[in-house]
Amino acid sequence: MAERAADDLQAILQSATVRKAVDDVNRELAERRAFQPPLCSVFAHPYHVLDDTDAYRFTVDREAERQLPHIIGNNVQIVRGRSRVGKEVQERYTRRRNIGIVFSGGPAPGGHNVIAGLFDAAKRANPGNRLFGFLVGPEGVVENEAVEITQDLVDDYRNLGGFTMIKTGRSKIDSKQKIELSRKTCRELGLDALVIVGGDDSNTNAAFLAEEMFADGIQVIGVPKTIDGDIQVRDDQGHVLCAVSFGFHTAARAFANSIAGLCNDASSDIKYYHVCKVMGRVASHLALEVALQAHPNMTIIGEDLVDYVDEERLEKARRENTTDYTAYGMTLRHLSRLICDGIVQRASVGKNYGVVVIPEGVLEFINEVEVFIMKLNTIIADYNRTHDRDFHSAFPLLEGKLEYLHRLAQRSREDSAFKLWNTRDEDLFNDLPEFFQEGLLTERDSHGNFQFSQIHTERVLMGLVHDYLNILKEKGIYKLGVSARYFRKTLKAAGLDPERFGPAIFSNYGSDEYLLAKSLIISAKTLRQELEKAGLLESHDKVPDAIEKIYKKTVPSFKTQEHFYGYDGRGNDPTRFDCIYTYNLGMTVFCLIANGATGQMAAIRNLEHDFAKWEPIGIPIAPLMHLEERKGKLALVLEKALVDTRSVAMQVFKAHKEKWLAATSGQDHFRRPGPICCDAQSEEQRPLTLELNALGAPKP
Ligand code: FBP
Repeated sequence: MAERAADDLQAILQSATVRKAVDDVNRELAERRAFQPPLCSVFAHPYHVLDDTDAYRFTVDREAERQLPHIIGNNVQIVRGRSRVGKEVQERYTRRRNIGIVFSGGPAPGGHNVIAGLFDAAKRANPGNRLFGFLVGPEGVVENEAVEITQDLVDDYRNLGGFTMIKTGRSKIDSKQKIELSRKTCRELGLDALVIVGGDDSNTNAAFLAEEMFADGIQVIGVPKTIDGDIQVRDDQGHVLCAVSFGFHTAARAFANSIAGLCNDASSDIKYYHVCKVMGRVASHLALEVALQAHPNMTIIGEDLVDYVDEERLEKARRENTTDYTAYGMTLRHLSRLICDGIVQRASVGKNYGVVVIPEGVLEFINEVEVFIMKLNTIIADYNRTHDRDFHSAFPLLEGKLEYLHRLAQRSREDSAFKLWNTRDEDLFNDLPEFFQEGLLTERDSHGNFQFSQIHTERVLMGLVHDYLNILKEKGIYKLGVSARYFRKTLKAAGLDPERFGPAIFSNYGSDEYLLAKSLIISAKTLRQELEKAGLLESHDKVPDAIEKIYKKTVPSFKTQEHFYGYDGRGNDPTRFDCIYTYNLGMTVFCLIANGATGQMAAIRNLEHDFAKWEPIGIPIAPLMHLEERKGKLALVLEKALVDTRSVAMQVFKAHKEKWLAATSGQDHFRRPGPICCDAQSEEQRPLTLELNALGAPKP
């Protein structure tokens, strides 16, 4: 019997249905791998040259001039296609080369296509060209951990998300010793060029390596990667050279699609606020794109909070003849009040549900938190510099860290010159919930960045929202509107006259579609008092069931579900836009290398237009760098592009905020961005922020 069962199972396991069900390769995967991204028109030519142009100018930082003398004079280079070239150019272009490529930082959809584009272009120029992929990020360069990238390997990963092929890491080539080891690696592999696919910090690293390896003749090229969308390059006149980093579109579309699902859920079960934290270490580009794609009810844009002025506080200070500096800039408390305001408005028209999007990096734009982050960054960096141990290994537990901070506060009391951490800082810090304190004291990443993804920002904010809504409830301000139609129907069914009870219970009876209980009615007791006052009830009467039922419907219960959209979207298979963008970026990288460029970042201009108008270019990295505080010291880095609050995309968002809040009777205005696909022409071929901002960009 048992033998028969085993035979049957074997037969089932061998069946075509089971084999298909458990195969790692499904039809979608096969189709993705087979997709051939269209090429920018210049790539139809067999040869490419670089047109150096000084039409784009940048204000150069003195320090960049001093530290990067060999590459600071680089210009923007435009890739031009040629059907035929002279012998010398041809020989230079097709000369056999070894190229190394490394992924650096968080994954971003499209990375594999950068490799594919570079591989195909390199092999097309000379089949003898070899491409090496460094394993697990920059550490792979330092330790010479590399694999040769073959045709089979490339074909396995075409158009696929993740950085799975060679992995990635956040290590940095930031010391003399690591640079020496990297140089040794490049020599051992006989590399002509090293390609660094990364974000602002990694492209900064690319510039320093280009400078260091200039004399060795090893070219270093950067590629703008990050889902955060904060690598954007404009010249001094505002001409757009790199509108968006790759991976941004896919991540935003993936987040927006999931959030659109939550919009459906929220408006179906009408009992939850879905609170969605959306990745983006500092800048709110992803949150803004999600807002435009899915129209959630409320979206916070960090950059929009900076210029906030609390007019009420200012007015109060004016009356008292003082100045209140805390009125400038957003506080956590005030932000929570703005969210409460939206919730209360929606509640008044009977909507006890909704979707709120909070950018991961919002804390960076909150006054008090930013001060804490800066102070703690300096404290940790000072500790690491003056002690033999790292701060986090010395104090692995929160208790120890707090004790250390306490000692600093004590020091500030004894030594008035010591201002880094004073008693007020300590008091304010001790007021924060423990998990938030822990978050603020987490280890910085290898670039010295604060790790916002490790903090439950949404929990901190929603904790304050909960508390304030309770206060508003007690004050009789936070109430759920009841439809006048439902009220009348319910009372009539119970044999009661709605026209008698309505004015006693509601403040807007007879004038609005949604009825709001009077602010004095905040409990069964106060309801009763109002009815008695109106002569509708004697003290010994029971409140009619129908009235009690209606009253209960006016009491909102605020329930939230928290979600984090980050790692899922950043690992998503790329959109058609990102597939094509990255493949062409890879091809651009080869053109830059084959023409001897170094210290340049590959980019494509005119991304908002049809592919026919896309223009591959090289952007000089050094002139884009400026001084920024890192690990408690000033360091030369590539500037992050934050959301420009005056941009067209922001203006469009602001003009629709009220509508999307939908604090009116009737439906919400949610939008369905749809699933991500690479082979079909979808309506949204590119980020909406890209298209909108292009409307306001100066024309070259
Ligand atoms: P990159 O800038 O390296 O592309 O990374 C972006 C990002 O995904 C941020 O959005 C996020 O804050 C961070 O990485 C998360 O880092 P980690 O992978 O270390 O958790």
